[in-house]
Amino acid sequence: MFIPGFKIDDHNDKLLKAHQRKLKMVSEEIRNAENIIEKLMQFQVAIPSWALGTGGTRFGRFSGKGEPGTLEEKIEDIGLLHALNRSSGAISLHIPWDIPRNTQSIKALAAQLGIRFDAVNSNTFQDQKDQSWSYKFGSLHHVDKKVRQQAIEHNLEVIEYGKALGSNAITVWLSDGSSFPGQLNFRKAFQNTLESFEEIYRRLPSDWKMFIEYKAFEPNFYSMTVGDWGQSLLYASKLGEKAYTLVDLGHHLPNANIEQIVSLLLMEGKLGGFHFNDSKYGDDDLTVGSINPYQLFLIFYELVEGMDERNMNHATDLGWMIDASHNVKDPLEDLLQSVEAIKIAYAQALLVDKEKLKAAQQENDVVMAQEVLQNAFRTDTRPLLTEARLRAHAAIDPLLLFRELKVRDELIRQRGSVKIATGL
Ligand code: AOS
Ligand code: ZN
Ligand code: ZN
Ligand code: ZN
Repeated sequence: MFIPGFKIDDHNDKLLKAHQRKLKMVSEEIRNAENIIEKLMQFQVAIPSWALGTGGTRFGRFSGKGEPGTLEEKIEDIGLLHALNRSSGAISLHIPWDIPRNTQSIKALAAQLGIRFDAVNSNTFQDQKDQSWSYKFGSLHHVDKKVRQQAIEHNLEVIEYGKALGSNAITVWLSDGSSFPGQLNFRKAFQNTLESFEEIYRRLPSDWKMFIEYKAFEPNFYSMTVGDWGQSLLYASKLGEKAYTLVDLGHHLPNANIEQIVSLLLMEGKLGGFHFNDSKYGDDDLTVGSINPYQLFLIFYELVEGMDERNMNHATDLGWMIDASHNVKDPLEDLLQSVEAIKIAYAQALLVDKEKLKAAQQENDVVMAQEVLQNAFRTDTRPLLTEARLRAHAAIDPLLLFRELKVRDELIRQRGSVKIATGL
C-alpha cells in the first residue's frame, strides 16, 4: 500500500487552521521555536523489523491481521509510517528473523521509500535450524570454544548483511548469563565474552560501530554476562573506539537513574545509542512515553545537554531506535505513538533554559532548578512537531490519517487476515 501525496494534502488542508492557531500560541511563549522545528525535521527514529507484527508474551500471542509476512512487507510498513510522519526513515534489522535474501532489491525498495538501514542486530539467544551447537548455556560467553566460535561467525555474517545494505553498526544483545548460583565462573564468563567480542571487533569495518546492549535480567535470572552499563562500558572500553554502550530503557533494575547513566556515558564518549520503550516493571517493551514521559524528558535533557557539550549532531551521532512490541495495539499505530513520544520529549529538552538551570545549580537553588526543568516539560510542544511534519510534507495528525485512510483494512485486504510475523 502507498499513501499518495494528495491524501496527505487533503488531510492537512482540513486541519491547517487549527494547527496554525496552536503554533502561534506556543511560538509566542518560547524563544527558539524555529530552531526546534528545524531540529525536529532532521531527527529520525529507526523502526525495528521485529515490531511490525503483534508481539507476544511467553503465555501466548494473539496475531493481528494484515501483518507483514516478508521483509519487503515490513519495509513497506515502515514506508507507510514514514509517509505519515517523515520521522521514521530508518529500519533496524534483525538477523535471522529478517534475512535480506536479495540485498540489491531490498536496498532499492528502502531507498524508494526514503528509508536507510540503521544498526543490524545479531541473535545468539535462540537456536536456529541446522545449527551445530546449542545456545542453551550461552553463546559468546560459553565454556566451550566451539559454541563461542559459532556465535562469533553468526555476528560476522550479520555484519556482512549490514555491509551489503549500507548499515554501519551492529547491536549485540546477549542473553548469556546464569540462572543459579554456582552455574558460572563470572570472571571466566566475562573473559570468554571479551575474547569473542574482540574477534568480532577485529572484523568490524573501519567506519562501523559496535553497540553492546546490557540487560539486568531475563532470560537469565541470577546473573547476566552483560548485565548493566558498567559491564557494557568495561567491554566497550577494552575493545576500543568503535565499541559503545547501547541503552535499552527497559533493561534496568527498578528505579535506576537512567538519565544519570546517559550523562556519564556521554561524558566518556561511550554512548552509542538507544532502544526506546517504556516499562513499569522490567523489560516490558511498552509504547514509548506511555508510562513515564517525565523520565523520558529527563533522559532527553541529559542527551541534548551532553551532546551539545561535545559538539555532537543530535540527528546523526547516536543510534535512535525503538525496541517496543506487545500484545494489544495495532503495531503501526503503536509505532506512530512511540515516535511521537520520542520527539515530544526531544522538543521539550530543547526548550530547557540551560543558562537559567546552570545558574540555579551554581546557586544551589534547588527550587528554581526544578522550575526550569518542569517549565519545559509542561510546555505543549506538539504544535512544533506538527509544523515540522507539515514542512516535511507529512500528515498533521498521522494517527488520525492512518485511521481515516483505513490503512489496516487495506493491508488486510492485500495480505489476508492472519499472518504470523516473525519476532518476539
Ligand atoms: C532484548 O531484551 C533486547 O532488548 C534486544 O535488543 C531485542 O529485543 C532483541 O534483540 C530483538 O532482536
Ligand atoms: Zn533492546
Ligand atoms: Zn529488551
Ligand atoms: Zn526492551
